[in-house]
Amino acid sequence: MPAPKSVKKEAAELRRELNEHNCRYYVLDTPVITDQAYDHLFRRLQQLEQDHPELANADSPTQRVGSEPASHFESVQHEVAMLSLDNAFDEDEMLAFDKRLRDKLDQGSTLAYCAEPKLDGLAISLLYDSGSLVRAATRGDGRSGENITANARTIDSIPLGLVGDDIPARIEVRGEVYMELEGFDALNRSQAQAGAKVFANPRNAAAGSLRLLDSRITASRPLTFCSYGVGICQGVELPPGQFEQMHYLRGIGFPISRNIERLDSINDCIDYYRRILEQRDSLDFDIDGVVFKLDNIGLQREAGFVSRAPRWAIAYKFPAQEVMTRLLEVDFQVGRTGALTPVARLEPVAVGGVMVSNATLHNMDEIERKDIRIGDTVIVRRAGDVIPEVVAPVVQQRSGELKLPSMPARCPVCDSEVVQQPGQAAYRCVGGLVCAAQRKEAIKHYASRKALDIEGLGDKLVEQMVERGLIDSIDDLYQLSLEQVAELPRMADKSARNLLQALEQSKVTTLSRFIYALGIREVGEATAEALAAHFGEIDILMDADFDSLQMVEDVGPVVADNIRHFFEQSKNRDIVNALIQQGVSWPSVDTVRQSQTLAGKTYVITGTLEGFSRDHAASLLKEQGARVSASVSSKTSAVISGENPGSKVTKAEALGVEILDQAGFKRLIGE
Ligand code: JCF
Repeated sequence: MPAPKSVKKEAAELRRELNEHNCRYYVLDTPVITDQAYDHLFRRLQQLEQDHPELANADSPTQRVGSEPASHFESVQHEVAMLSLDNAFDEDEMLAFDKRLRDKLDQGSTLAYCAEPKLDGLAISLLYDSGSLVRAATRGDGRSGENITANARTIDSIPLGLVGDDIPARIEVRGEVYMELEGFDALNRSQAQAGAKVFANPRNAAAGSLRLLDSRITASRPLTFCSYGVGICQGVELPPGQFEQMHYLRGIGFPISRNIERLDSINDCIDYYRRILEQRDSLDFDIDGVVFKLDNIGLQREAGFVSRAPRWAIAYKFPAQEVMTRLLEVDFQVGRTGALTPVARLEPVAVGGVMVSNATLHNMDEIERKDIRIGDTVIVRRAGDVIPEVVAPVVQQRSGELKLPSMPARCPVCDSEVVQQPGQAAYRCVGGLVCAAQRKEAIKHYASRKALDIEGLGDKLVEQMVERGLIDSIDDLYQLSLEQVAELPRMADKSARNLLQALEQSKVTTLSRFIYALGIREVGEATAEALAAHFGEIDILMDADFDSLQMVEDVGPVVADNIRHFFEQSKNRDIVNALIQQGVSWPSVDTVRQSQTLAGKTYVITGTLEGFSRDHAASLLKEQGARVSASVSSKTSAVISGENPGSKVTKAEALGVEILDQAGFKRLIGE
């Protein structure tokens, strides 16, 4: 039975609404309905399409799950060539670029540019007819690429239908498909677990995911899209500036860079480059430079092209995040729980502007899988604020017989036996507290920010204290005298006093922090919180049996066993009791429950707060029931703004979200 007109109309209206909410969520960052309400609309559309299969159409938001695999990709001719960008590597090259343009265009002393970070992904072209996505293609060689429409439809941030009243009859939008670092890490973890190929970097992962013949797999990959320009456009008059054109795109449903700016001169461009470079390590995705475009589109036309690149644009590149160097040696580091991790000792090399001489090799399985040998030339990658890692050997550059690293039979620190747990990749030193490395790591963990947050007690200091025999375990920390601390190398009297004061202050904590600080294997922050909420008292937790431990959310047999095993050791029970004896204390969990005055609120913290680390401030809010989020939306209760706040404040202002300063924050937490 053909669908009645009313059903057709309802389906069309649902698609329009869903596209609009998608835009509000992915492009404007200001959702106006809850996830549940969205799901409700979505399921209603799914139902209609299921009841009336002739209603189902390819640009319906229900089709983002992918479809039957294709046998190959069709070739696509680009109507307007997709150009690449010329590069600049230093300020002089930037100044020369500007001068060339000014000479050619005869535009006096300054030219205005539109600037955005250069995403490290791959360029694609999206074609819309009457507001519907009809074709997506890779850049290919710039003249022709591959038709990847089925795959593009699975990417949530690519609009399937455009929004608003100003939709062009036909428009081709270009942009970059990339993978955020968090999604990349998760993907690689699940690839490794499935015994599948892991990707060397997010760019390769994005490229591989976009070029899968089975779009259902693409649908499961965390891909993101961001627009950077317009190819053809018919039926509307675009604004005359690059910056305004990008905002026009945003208005009809395309995500654009959060960091896009219009700049008045090349000097402002150089300043912009420095600002973005400074933010590079804290971004959620890889960027490899900054793109500058002449803002005036009329002048862009006048400037024209040279071979494959426009004269009116340039990519000012950042220092490479992946470089080659030699692997000199593989050492083994002993962690808090005795796990031995292989560490690469490298010929020092600059990666992303930072000198690197050590990198992680993760574990022995990974070394074997990648076939990394001592003496190899290797690719080293450093992204975000994570530890540098060895990505792969450069096998072509290998000469002669090179040795595979091997796990030592005895601990390099304490000479105890090294064993491999059955069924696990990890090797462990059985030395426990005999092993100085494990003692050091346990104390560093106890002092760390998310644990008891002992300011001034850094890694180096802990190492010195353990090596000199001043402390053996965490409870010894509170026995330290001023004289003992002040005698340590490079320790001024004032810093010694400060450290003792910080130790004293650390005694006032929460049960969940305390549990986390004990460093029980696989008990992270979230588990510690769940344990604290469930048991309420440390004594009850210490005596909990295997079954009652498993009553706690997210605690399975492995974690329950770890906790049981930890508290079965009389040495560990003694340490807990000694800590309490020495004054470590926390409010009773009932009191905490009563003071959940911020329940249901969401806060975003930006900038530096005097006297509070970001983590500390967040945990104070969480203790009162609030949620702490990384990004501002209309649902944010308030943005807490310290010194040198970021763009989050601007965004909060735009959304009319309350902004609290340092004093406001203190009032909020009741200080
Ligand atoms: O983010 C990028 N990778 C990116 C690539 C940004 C741009 O504005 C681009 C680009 C490639 C070509 N613009 C052109 C013209």
